[in-house]
Amino acid sequence: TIKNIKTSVTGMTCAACANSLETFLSELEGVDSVKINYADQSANISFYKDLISEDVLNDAAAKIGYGLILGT
Ligand code: 9UX
Repeated sequence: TIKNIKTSVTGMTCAACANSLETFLSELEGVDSVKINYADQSANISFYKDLISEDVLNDAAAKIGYGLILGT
């Protein structure tokens, strides 16, 4: 089952941050698509619920210095 979420993103200080976070999250197993909006400091992520979770996505983002504000 695919789940779509929109979250606020912390830690992005330039447009290249958005691109690197987008690429990084896109490559995780179970992620279907990632669209980061730098101007909006937000992310639209769709993923297979059976393969990955919001918490795992957030932990992954945190490893490279960003945060996903789940539930926003
Ligand atoms: Mo450049 Mo955005 O290192 O952090 S990608 S400021």
